[in-house]
Amino acid sequence: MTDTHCPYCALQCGMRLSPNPAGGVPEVTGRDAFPVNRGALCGKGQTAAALLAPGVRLTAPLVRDADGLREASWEEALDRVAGAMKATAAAQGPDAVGVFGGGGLTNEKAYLLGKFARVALRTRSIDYNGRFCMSSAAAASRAAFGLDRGLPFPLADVARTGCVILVGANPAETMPPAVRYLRELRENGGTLVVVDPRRTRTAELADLHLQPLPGTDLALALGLLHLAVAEGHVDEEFIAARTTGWADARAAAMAHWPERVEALTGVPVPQLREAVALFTRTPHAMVLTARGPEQQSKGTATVGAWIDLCLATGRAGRPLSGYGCLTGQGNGQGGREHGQKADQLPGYRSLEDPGARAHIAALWGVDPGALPHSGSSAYELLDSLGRPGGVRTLLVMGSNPVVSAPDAARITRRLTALDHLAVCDVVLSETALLADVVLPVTQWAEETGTLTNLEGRVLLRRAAVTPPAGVRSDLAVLHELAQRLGHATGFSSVPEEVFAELRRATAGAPADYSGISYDRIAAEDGVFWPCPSPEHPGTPRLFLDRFAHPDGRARFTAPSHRPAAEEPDEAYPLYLTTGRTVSHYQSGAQTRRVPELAAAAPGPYVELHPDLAAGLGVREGELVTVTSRRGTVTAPARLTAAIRADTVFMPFHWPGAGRANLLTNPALDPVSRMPEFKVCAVRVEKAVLPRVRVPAVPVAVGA
Ligand SMILES: Nc1nc2c(c(=O)[nH]1)N[C@H]1C(S)=C(S)[C@@H](COP(=O)(O)OP(=O)(O)OC[C@H]3O[C@@H](n4cnc5c(=O)[nH]c(N)nc54)[C@H](O)[C@@H]3O)O[C@H]1N2
Ligand SMILES: Nc1nc2c(c(=O)[nH]1)N[C@H]1C(S)=C(S)[C@@H](COP(=O)(O)OP(=O)(O)OC[C@H]3O[C@@H](n4cnc5c(=O)[nH]c(N)nc54)[C@H](O)[C@@H]3O)O[C@H]1N2
Ligand code: SF4
Ligand SMILES: [Mo]
Repeated sequence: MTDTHCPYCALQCGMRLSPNPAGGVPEVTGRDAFPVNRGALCGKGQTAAALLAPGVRLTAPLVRDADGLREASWEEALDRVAGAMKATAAAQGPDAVGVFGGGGLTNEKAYLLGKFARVALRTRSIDYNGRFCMSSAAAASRAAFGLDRGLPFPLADVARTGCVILVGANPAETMPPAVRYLRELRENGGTLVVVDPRRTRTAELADLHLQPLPGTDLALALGLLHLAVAEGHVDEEFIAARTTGWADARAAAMAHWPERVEALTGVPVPQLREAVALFTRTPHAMVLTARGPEQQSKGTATVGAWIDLCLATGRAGRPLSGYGCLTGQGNGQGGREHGQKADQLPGYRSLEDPGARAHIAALWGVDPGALPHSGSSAYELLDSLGRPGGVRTLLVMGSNPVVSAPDAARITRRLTALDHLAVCDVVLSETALLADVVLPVTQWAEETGTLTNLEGRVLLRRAAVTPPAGVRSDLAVLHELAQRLGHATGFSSVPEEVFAELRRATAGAPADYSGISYDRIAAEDGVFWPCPSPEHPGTPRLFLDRFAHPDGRARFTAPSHRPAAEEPDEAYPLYLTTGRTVSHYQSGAQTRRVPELAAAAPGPYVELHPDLAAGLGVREGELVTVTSRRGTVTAPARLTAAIRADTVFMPFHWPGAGRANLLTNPALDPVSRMPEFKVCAVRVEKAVLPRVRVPAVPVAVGA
């Protein structure tokens, strides 16, 4: 029996794995004592052990020859990858070798991957899928507070505040065990406001549901701030004592009067007033965002506007109040702190800060001048693949961009234009299918490592089963590749040794892990960073005395509304927004291989309002085509009055003809470089295909 954590999302629910009396994969149960999920698991967590079955996961390296992928020895596979890296670097320079990581990787892996890129490859070409996830919220939090940690308070605080505005988050499907805190909030007399263009299962729980046009959250936040000012809810004392920049923020809000905001967002003025009343009626309140407002080409400014609302009303930097972002991936938080981001060194240090470079270079035993500088962001990196001056050899670890990247047909073409693609994965993902070498690696319950959940709580995910023969860990892969690139030392494959080095690397940094140890995490059910010494209790709540800027003050950002990069027009008259459904995780590489989940959600679909469907002559279940300037997809229609009639929604979990990312717009936020997954313009038509049979279970490529 082993206590560990879920392989999937940022809630990192505590679970227990026990031997199965009937044999086969272990039994999974929720762990009551773990304070975040308190015993609850969603269907994905409950069925996660299916991924441990030998027929599901990869068990031998694969290399490509003229006939396609074939099994190979580890020696041959690793030699091929290292050989390609050396050849590309020699011919095109070190930046032509790239690395693409993932927010699901443990802290140890993220750390070693960043070190591998900077020390063994000496490349600036490294970034990761977290750029597609919460990078806008991270950028806005850093600008406003001087520090970014998903939630600056434990999740349980949500149940004890007075009002929560939940913006573009659907935890009823994306973090089901967290819904308990929203229910408790209401049982305790608090109120819930949900902002979502769809009336989701989460919106069903709310006291007030605002249903704006996709891409208009910035105007909405400014409209609420306008009303807070007009109705006398500004906390002048707090503003004077703890912030800077209010005059500009006030002016920005005053330019967004209620009628203008109603016209921009479609949210009626009385609802705007009601939201402000609920938010300001109690002394404590929170704004929480997820991907809805963040995955926009103005995501950073949008989150900044919601933070401005918190600051102006004194609902930040105080107990039971503040702004938080619900991070997404298992290690969405830690994955962005330890150096797989194009501009970062471990501990949330900046790659462009001379002091940070010196500290890390000394630890790594290299000259600070030898550390590369910042590279380009995830989409830009992927878009450079195979181009002159771009990346020619790529190592992917923990992502499946063929399904998850915006404008995915374009990115698939770029991946196939590489000289060499190596993919480390647990399963044969759609991206692995394109690879020259596939390295099969150990996964969650087969290995030990730390992850940092959405609260900034550093957790220990323990090995519970012995990995199958033929599989090695990501750390071992990096160790072996580093050796072949001439680094005999410095790349341990032992997680606890890597963590010990990570602790030293983060000492004195914003995300300071130096006081955290595996033993402490186990004894305390997680330790909140920053934790600068073994005696330090950790920091569940940030900013209560001061914000993290040198002057201790938070900064208003004062943004102004601007349209989405692509608004509907005559040719593409509807909005498309994309997101998730409860049964599948991300690109679906893992969950499409779990029979219960594949049966519950067998394939892609397009949600549309019955009025829109009637106008198009489309009935429930009939195939529709959705066309954007990037491509066309075909999927069955799902009629629901829960969505706006000018907007259609698609989940993005499937490859094939219904791959939502064939449509999405890779317009990037100028600060965070986040693509605009949540808004583009499309045309929807009834499919006029010659009698296509819809397979009952759409075939996942490589499934
Ligand atoms: N089941 C499941 N759970 C997951 C994941 C998964 O793939 N599947 N992935 C994990 C990860 S990595 C992440 S990042 C999180 C994401 O968690 P969420 O952010 O909760 O998930 P999404 O479905 O992407 O988006 C949330 C909501 O944003 C709404 N939305 C769309 N456009 C807009 C807009 O313009 N404004 C506003 N306000 N809302 C908008 C959508 O209708 C949707 O209901 O989930 C995590 N948990
Ligand atoms: N249209 C649209 N697209 C989106 C989004 C959206 O809302 N709309 N959301 C975006 C967001 S928020 C995210 S986070 C991305 C996620 O999209 P991806 O980056 O594609 O994430 P996953 O599907 O989780 O892919 C992880 C891959 O790594 C493998 N894997 C799992 N664990 C390990 C491990 O320990 N080591 C290794 N080497 N591999 C492992 C899995 O099997 C899987 O193939 O998608 C983005 N794409
Ligand atoms: S909510 Fe997230 S962490 Fe919890 S069981 Fe579901 S997928 Fe796993
Ligand atoms: Mo994410």
